[in-house]
Amino acid sequence: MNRPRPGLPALALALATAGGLSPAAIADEGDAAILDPTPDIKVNGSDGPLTVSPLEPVQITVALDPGLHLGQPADVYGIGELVVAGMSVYFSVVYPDRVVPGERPYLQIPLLPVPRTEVYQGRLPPGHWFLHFGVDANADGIVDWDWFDTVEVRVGPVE
Ligand SMILES: [Ca+2]
Repeated sequence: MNRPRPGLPALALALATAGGLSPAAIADEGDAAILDPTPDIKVNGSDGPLTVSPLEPVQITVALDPGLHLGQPADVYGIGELVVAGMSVYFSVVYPDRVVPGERPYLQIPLLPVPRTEVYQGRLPPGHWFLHFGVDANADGIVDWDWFDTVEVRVGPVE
């Protein structure tokens, strides 16, 4: 008569058992997904890795879900990492549209939801690139790499 009805906890437990995950692991993943900002960058709609011709224009888009950090002042950055002979050289986009050597924020803004937005359309210099889009838990003008997403792009024939 008064048997407990299976609800979401039972479903979660069933899924956890089936997937080999503990319910705690599922809870942790869920919490992290809700709490943390999730920046996203795509090149030609792809999370990468991808290879393009130096002659072929690419489209770079970004999006941001601020999670529970909505409104928090933050450094926002778009950084290209060029790998040459195993060493990384960094180039940063600085507001409004300058590119400078090193790791620099684009600007400081309160974290807000950003729908997928095109930030670049054009050719990329030849090389082995990692393109990063990220936000920090602070707005101190220093890139801390708190939360970021990356697309690996090889432009042209690169060894
Ligand atoms: Ca920072």
